[in-house]
Amino acid sequence: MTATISSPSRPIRIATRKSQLALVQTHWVRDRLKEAFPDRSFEVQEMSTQGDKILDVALSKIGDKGLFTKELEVGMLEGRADFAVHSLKDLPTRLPEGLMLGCVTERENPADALVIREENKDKTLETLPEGAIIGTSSLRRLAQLRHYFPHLTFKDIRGNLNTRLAKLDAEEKEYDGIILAVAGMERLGWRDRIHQVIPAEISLHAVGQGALGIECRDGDEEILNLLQALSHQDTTYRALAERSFLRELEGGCQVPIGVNTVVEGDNLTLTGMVAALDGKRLIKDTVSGNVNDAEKMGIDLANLLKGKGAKEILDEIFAEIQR
Ligand code: DPM
Repeated sequence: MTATISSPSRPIRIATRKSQLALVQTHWVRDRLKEAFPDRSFEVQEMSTQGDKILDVALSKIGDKGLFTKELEVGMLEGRADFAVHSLKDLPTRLPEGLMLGCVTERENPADALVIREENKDKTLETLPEGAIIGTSSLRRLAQLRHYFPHLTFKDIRGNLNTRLAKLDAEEKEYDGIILAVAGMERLGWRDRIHQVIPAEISLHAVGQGALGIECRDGDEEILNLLQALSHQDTTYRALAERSFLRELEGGCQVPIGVNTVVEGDNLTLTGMVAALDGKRLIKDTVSGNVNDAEKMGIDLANLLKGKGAKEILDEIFAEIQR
């Protein structure tokens, strides 16, 4: 693809979803770029995606092929936008022809958290009563929490973070608690609603969780140069390892696959797991190596888990979801 030659005064157009979280993230990106490039101007273009429109169907049933990204991608390919800001975990591991992952921003806390109804404020996941109802539409959270807390019941919940909190707090009780990403709550200024941060030993986070992924046209040097200002090296290594692990397992974001990564100096450690929906089988392992081998480590770990039964679990889940 040929790079677009344009006058420096041309405004850079940033595509985003319209949810409150998406806007907070996009405005953060725009403000950092304004600081780094005071001579350039930036325009935010708000778009709706399929994921914003279909709110009543379980995420796992819709599939993951760019649910939250497609309309933004079409915008870039048609030249109506220059780059798109996504939660990295919502960005598929295979991008459409002509687009690329331009940069990954510094990761915030990638953990999941329990948010609960006021009346449960002295309870935790361990001490909530038998049958307490936990809202999540993430099969990853469901499978891991079911594995460690078989006394809990899980129920689907959809909608933006604001909608979910409203559902949790509704006068007529539908959920005792819900599981959300720490990063999303913090970005929206709702840190005080985080009741319990779930440790990685219990819930491995989603691939890319807690970081932003910026997608742009493949080889668009002007945009890639700007995005360098936002790129975070350690997070990029971690994202490469996590995303290649997921890609190799052929799992979209809607299957129970979780990860954890640690970078120490030149060393990267990648832990990954695949769980069955009933939470009974849970296959987990860890690999480590040089950061420059991040992608290869993702592939190696995927194959290691496949050899231990992950393939059978994933095939079962795909058959289950398609029903
Ligand atoms: C994806 C999942 C969820 C979002 C599935 C998963 C959570 C869905 C749910 C792929 N995208 O995590 O296993 O629990 O019903 C999403 C959130 C953020 C990005 C909100 C959240 C914010 C945090 C971040 C939705 N995508 O997970 O609480 O930047 O990672």
